[in-house]
Amino acid sequence: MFVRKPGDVLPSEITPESVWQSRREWMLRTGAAAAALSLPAWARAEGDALPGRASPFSVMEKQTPIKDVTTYNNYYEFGLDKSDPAANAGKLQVRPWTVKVEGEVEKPATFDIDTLLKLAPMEDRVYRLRCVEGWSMVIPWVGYSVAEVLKQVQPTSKAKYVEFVSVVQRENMPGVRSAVLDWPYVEALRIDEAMHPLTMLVFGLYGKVLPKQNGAPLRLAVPWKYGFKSAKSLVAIRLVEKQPVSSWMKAAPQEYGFYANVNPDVPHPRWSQATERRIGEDGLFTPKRKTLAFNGYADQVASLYQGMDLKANY
Ligand SMILES: Nc1nc2c(c(=O)[nH]1)N[C@H]1C(S)=C(S)[C@@H](COP(=O)(O)O)O[C@H]1N2
Ligand SMILES: [Mo]
Repeated sequence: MFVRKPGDVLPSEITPESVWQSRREWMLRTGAAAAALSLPAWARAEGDALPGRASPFSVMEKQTPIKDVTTYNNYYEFGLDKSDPAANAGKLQVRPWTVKVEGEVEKPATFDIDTLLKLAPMEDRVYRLRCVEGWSMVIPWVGYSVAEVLKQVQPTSKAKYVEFVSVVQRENMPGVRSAVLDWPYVEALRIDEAMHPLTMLVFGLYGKVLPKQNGAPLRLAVPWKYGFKSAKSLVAIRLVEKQPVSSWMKAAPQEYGFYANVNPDVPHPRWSQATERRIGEDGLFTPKRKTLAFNGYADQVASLYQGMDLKANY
């Protein structure tokens, strides 16, 4: 006899995607969402559980210890040292929080963070992150594709690029007093890059709500590009016709291009990009890793750049 154990799921109980989708739309419309959708109401504060379903996009490499992921950071609004964000980001106010999605779209919208947390099913995606400085990590993010949000606002035919804008909270961010960058921190992608399923809106890491130093309450993760493309603590997403000038292009155009695809063959003007140090595994004699084209995601994204000279478009 077939005995059901707790946790056994019958094929008939698996909700087909289409049914799930229409149910979700109905719930978003009627506001019945909070109680019924899978998102736990308590997934709000830093450290709260934020589970995601497994993703085929995950890499099977050893993950960087959470201690390193949360204490070795770049978040210049909180200071220039790697330890500054963990020390200073506690002051960041993450509620209330809204994200404006505007510009070349049929349906501009301002999403509350708690709406975004329910917009699509959360996924666990283990991505490589390669910083332009020459180090890398492997991080289990929690979130979903940016495309989920872009679909909602219906980009017009003029929407060629997507700009991502980070928050500025002057009184809470000691780093914005310095002029290293022109605040707010702005990054941008071509629309097809932004719509690529790998391009992720991140709400958590290691199965928990995102720590502030990692860009709470939501940030970008674009795994085939240098880490600086993955803007933190987003407050606006703007669809535009002309190629935006990102904060890093403005600061040093000869060093940081618009594309910023990880490319071992194109050195930074001041250092090679051929190898990288994997954070958490470094010892005195640990050999550096060879950096991979598109950070190892060439199979998925190289076709986006067919016919382009990637030495000129760095
Ligand atoms: N707003 C903002 N976003 C940012 C940065 C920043 O200084 N400010 N640094 C970028 C850089 S250079 C990197 S490598 C990654 C680091 O993300 P992590 O600290 O979560 O590893 O965030 C990116 N996003
Ligand atoms: Mo970086």
